[in-house]
Amino acid sequence: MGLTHRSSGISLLREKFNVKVEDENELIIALAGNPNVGKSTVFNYLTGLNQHTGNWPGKTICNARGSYTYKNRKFTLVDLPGTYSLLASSVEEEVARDFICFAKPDATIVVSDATCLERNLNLALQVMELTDKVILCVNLMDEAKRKGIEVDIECLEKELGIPVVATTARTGEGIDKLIDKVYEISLGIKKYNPRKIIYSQDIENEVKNLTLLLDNILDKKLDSRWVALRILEGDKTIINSINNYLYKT
Ligand SMILES: Nc1nc2c(ncn2[C@@H]2O[C@H](COP(=O)(O)OP(=O)(O)O)[C@@H](O)[C@H]2O)c(=O)[nH]1
Ligand SMILES: [Mg+2]
Repeated sequence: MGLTHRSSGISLLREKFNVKVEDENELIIALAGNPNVGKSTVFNYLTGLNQHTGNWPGKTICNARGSYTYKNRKFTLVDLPGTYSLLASSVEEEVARDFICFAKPDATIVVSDATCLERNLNLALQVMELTDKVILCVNLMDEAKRKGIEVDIECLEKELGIPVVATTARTGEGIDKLIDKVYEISLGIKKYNPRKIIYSQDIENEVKNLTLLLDNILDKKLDSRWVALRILEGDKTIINSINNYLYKT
């Protein structure tokens, strides 16, 4: 997959996404999730008072960043806008998608609601199409338990091909495990191969043709297959974002 924020230029992150990286070893972690799943609760639990809020450059959407240290490494968490999808049908979705695509975080945590996982997994699958460095945080486990819902974490891990951690962010349960998984995946100690969706033969044929063309244009800076799928879908915002982030540096 593509380059990390270090090799593609830290200045890109700083200027375009307003994330100040103080040293090259700092790891950037994105927090994605549907609205109301406890994303901010996870963010606050991990970063405490080490937070800054502002706006995404050029947008009137709040951008919260915060940091924590684990095993002598500094991690900067970027709280993305709550979205149901990354298909860029709203400014929030475009911001979240562009951050994952172009700022290339070292890992992305998808926070989800254990009481309605099916709806939440849509976003997780979309993030998995973009990056191999994804962790699924199944939050609100206390609520699930209260409602008699059982979540088979091991089975989810196997089916999705990514680490899955159960949490109750309100009390902090499971957060230790989450930061350990973030550490492992962001430093490349463990590598995963997220399950990718295979589409119908017609679509796959077109994707193949487009991918061949895109490989030259994108020069491995972005996953060609993912861009091909967006183009087939008629998503014009991705072309603007490619021009903006990959060519106007
Ligand atoms: N019971 C329970 N409530 C939680 C948990 N995590 C977050 N909440 C609550 O869920 C609501 C939404 O949380 P918030 O962090 O603002 O969600 P966000 O929209 O994803 O940022 C708040 O009232 C939180 O206190 C959890 O694990 N268990
Ligand atoms: Mg929030």
